[in-house]
Amino acid sequence: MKLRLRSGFLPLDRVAVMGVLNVTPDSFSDGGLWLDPDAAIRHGIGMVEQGAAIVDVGGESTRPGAVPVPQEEELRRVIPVVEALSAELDAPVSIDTRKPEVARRAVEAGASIVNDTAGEEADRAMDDVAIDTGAAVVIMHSRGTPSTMRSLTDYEDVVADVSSWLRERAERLEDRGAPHDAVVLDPGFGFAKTPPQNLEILGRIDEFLALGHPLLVGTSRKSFIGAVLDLPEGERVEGTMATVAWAVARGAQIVRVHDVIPAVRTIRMVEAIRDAR
Ligand code: HH2
Repeated sequence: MKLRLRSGFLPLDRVAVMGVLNVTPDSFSDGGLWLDPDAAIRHGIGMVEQGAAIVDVGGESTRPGAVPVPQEEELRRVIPVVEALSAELDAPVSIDTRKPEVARRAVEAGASIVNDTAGEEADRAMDDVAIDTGAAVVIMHSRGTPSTMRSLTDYEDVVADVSSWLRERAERLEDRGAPHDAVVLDPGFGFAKTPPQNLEILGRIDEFLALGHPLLVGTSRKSFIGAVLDLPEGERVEGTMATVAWAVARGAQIVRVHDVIPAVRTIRMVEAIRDAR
């Protein structure tokens, strides 16, 4: 399997690690570390040296309760970083945003993948960015906004509801001209989901893989891991790697993580076991 980009493809025969680069003061995990553009650029390059296949640049935290960032401020944070990393790296850069205009400007600055985190609130204009530019797109499930998502966790069957929403949105994109192999699906761990719901999604991850698109899993350091292990955000690497190993063993093709080295090692080990069968 491979992911179609604006120019060329990203091979997915080996699992791709997407390194998180939040250019924000308030992200739940790396907030404030990479606000300075030079530090952000160095960190992005460093993650690729560690084995990341994609660098995901975001300028607005999506953690529950996060304060919304005005568009101009988000652009000011992400564009210089996207531009520099796209020029410097062979690895594709993705733009993590809820806003179509930020996505469009980031693609113009060199990003190859739109990581749309708006979920059920997504604007049609976000689909237009992918269709007009040929950028690949990650469709992630979420409900509401960071300030309301915690109260929007009623599902009939979380796996069935989220997967049918992902399938319908992917079909809409494809009907409007996006190539099938440019669309990645993501159940959106922690976005309008309770800890047990996040575990159920992981446990039934095969049902998302059956949709026939590359699957992205973004569990890194999230609170459902903290809930299982009773550990704070800074001590969730092992828990994260357990989720990575589980998802990769079942066939997930992209994992979005803060800790690139442990993820690369975990994945290599799982792949070696799989290849030996
Ligand atoms: N999770 C976060 C942000 N973007 N994108 C995708 N596709 N999937 C995810 O699971 C995902 C995402 C939240 O994590 P983080 O970027 O670390 O935090 P914050 O939103 O506070 O910046």
